[in-house]
Amino acid sequence: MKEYEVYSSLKVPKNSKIIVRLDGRAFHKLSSDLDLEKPYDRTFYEAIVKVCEDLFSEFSPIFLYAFSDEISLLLDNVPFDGRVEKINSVVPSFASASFVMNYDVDFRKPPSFDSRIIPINDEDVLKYFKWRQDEAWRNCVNSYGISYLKTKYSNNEANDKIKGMKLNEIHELLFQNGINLNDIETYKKRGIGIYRKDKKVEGFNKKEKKNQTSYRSYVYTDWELPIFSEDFLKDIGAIK
Ligand SMILES: Nc1nc2c(ncn2[C@@H]2O[C@H](COP(=O)(O)OP(=O)(O)OP(=O)(O)O)[C@@H](O)[C@H]2O)c(=O)[nH]1
Ligand SMILES: [Mg+2]
Repeated sequence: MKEYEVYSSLKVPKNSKIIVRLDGRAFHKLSSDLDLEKPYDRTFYEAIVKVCEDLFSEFSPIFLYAFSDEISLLLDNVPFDGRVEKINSVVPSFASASFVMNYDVDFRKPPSFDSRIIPINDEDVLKYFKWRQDEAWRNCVNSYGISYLKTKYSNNEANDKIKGMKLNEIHELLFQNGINLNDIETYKKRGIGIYRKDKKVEGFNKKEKKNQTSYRSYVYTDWELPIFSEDFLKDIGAIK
């Protein structure tokens, strides 16, 4: 019967880094079921960050980036020998289980994440993460915009109004009404990243009888990400 498992030999290209991107399924419904705060719900974000930290320790990506209900993992050590079915089933189910374990709410139904794989070379890694970070910013402006408009208009009117507005027009409207997006928390505008950092450790080398500096790496969750640049991705070792 093995021959019926027609997708089981599908593998990602050898020697290629990959990005695995997860996205919460129907989280719009989940957010209304759980009555999440709009535009940003801190406890939801904290639960998503716990999921990200679990994913980081399980799959050791070089870099993990998240905003809203989506999580991207950049991997160079591709798990499961690169088998697409394994990656696209185990990673999102691990995330769903972690989400339930780390989020103390009464779910109406089991939450799930979808998953896709993007083989990627170093030249495109910056492009990819800039693309997702731009989306985080668009999402931020739109979320604040719609929340503000709903305080002035009916839901339908607010939705119609925002559809006809450019990003800078929403930004300006908010500013005119006392909401300055420059002042809101960085993670709302730029998302959250996880990567390894080096910690300086001073010690005494008994054999050589002298002080010695060494570096130990640790996992760092960055709520204050910069706008992505080549330098930043080089610094964290995401690209050469
Ligand atoms: N209230 C609230 N909702 C949030 C928050 N973060 C994410 N969401 C919800 O999550 C949704 C994520 O967008 P999408 O992934 O495009 O929508 P989805 O409903 O998950 O649909 P699919 O991913 O296509 O299954 C947003 O539309 C919001 O409704 C938050 O902090 N507060
Ligand atoms: Mg979603």
